[in-house]
Amino acid sequence: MIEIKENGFNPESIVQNGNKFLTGNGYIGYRGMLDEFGKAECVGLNIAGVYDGVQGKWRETVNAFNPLYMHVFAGDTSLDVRGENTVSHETSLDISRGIFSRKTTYSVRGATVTLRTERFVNMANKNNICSRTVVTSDKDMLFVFRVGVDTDIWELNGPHFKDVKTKLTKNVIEATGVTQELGRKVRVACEYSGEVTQFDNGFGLITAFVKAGESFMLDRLAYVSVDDEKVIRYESYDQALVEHAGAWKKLWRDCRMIIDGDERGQLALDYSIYHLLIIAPKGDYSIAARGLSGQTYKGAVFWDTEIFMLPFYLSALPDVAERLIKYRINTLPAAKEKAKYYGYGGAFYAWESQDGYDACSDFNVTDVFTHRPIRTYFKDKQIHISADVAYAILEYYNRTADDKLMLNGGLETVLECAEFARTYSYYNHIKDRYELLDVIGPDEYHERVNNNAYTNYMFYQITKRGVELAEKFKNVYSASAVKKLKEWVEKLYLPQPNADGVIEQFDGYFGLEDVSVETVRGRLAHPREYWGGSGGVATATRVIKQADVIMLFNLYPDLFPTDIQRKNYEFYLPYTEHGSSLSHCAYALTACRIGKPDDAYSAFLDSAEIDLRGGGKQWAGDVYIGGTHPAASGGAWMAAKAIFGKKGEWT
Ligand code: IFM
Repeated sequence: MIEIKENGFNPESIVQNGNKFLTGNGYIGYRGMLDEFGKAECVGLNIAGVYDGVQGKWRETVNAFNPLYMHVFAGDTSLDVRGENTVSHETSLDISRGIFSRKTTYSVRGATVTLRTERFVNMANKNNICSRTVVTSDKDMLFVFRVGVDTDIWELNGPHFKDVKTKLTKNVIEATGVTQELGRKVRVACEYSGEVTQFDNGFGLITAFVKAGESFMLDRLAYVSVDDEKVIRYESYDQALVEHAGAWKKLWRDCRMIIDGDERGQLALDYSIYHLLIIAPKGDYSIAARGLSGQTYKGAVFWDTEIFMLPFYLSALPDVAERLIKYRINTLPAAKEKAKYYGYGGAFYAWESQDGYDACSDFNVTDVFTHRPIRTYFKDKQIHISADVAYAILEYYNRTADDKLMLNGGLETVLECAEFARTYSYYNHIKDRYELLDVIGPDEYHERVNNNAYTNYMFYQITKRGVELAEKFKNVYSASAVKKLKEWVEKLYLPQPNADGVIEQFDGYFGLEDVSVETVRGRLAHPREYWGGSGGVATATRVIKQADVIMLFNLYPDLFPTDIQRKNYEFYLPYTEHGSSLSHCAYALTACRIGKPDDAYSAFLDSAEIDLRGGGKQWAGDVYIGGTHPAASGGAWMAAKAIFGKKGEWT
């Protein structure tokens, strides 16, 4: 057993613990909550790939009804962890089997009462969640369990359901609803091992008289389904547990990496892998930036998946990697539509993809002072997303040599991404070169810049390789289009290291105010203020949100000599705020190559422990951005592999 534990109850940690103790199976994510909690505590049962938009608000994945709501009473005393009669409380997550547990002891009119609950989101059955509760008392006690499928749920931009109905049939309580926008039917049912009585308005009671020193066990088997999907039911909790535990055993056998003699590093790495496993898609969808921890970032898919998570799946779970790649190939038509909309050719992938369409709003941040939306240009200008998608396909091909996938849309996608950059570029007659102007690189604090090094190099590399492959797989793309790409890429401008060996992040970056991250932080007038955009504190300075040039080195480690990589690392690190969870791992990876193992290790921990420590920004202006950070988990895995590669082994 590999366990994450917390003793005591701190109301301040409720939301963070929802992330830290998240369980999931790639389809359903269930936040690390206690059964007595409700929407105020951000209980969330997030479903992958089911989107809804309502009343002109942001479209996002839906949180379904909560089948595991339960409030226990001992006699007429409420057993709520927040009550004054709580004596002790502990929460744990066994990450080797994806099992969440709580044990709370209460003092009830002279009796000591213990409530234990464990639950899991079934890794072997995507529709199933199970929970077992055991209550004991050292005096005779009548226990009353108020149970139900809670339909009053936490939503960021809801309400997403209409026609919400609940019913009780035998010992099953069921809630159904229909999403507002697309009319998707969501059904959540919970079967109880005890008899449910006094059913009213979605909730019922189960009662049990327990003799002193004895215990009572209540099992709940819940099923979540969309659009009348058939679910596989279990006879018992134990039967489901056997299947679930078996699936986890196999996963760890395929995925675990051992770090000799480093308990902290091992736990951090196991925890990162755990997070990657609980979000690995079960169907033809991809992974959202906050995994299955909620609706943050609209449940949309970013470059996080291809650049930070894919390497883990490619190495450990190739089927999942293939699914992720196919998601991008299948959404090529939407990317072409987006390019066309902006007046370009080729494929411009969605910055925040929901089924291929861009969920990113024109105003993605809200000002904390005026509460007015701020115009951001992520969706319009973060063109590197298309290079990232192409890069991922090429990586997949390098690893698998899967010609079939390349012939069935893979290579076409790469070339359409290259074609997009070609049509986006500007020919500078004086310098006789093509430039990529008015873009945003990975560092989002500097919007609408020219010739972002990461972007230019990425498009250069994917185009070169795409053209090479087009010559191998004839007839995938028109010969004249390939010829155009070939000529274009030879003249694409690639910023070179300056006399100090540093590559300028974008044209004019060196001319920005040379101040430290701390100085810029000191200028904040509000802790949640957005650092970027037109008036952000970082905008006119060299302070960057996240690894940018440094990230390029990780994707193409042989592009520049180690000495150049070191000089850039030393130059950019002091200016990096690490305001994105994608940043630490990028520095860890470069640190490995330039012989800074201590830096690499500490950046690895910063990445791997982010959700254990509760790190990462919670707000961008007035917009909530909390949740888990799977890109950091993927980055931590890459860093661990680079740092401990020689010692590591698969078990
Ligand atoms: O994709 C990232 C981006 O690089 C920084 N802002 C958050 C996004 C989602 O993680």
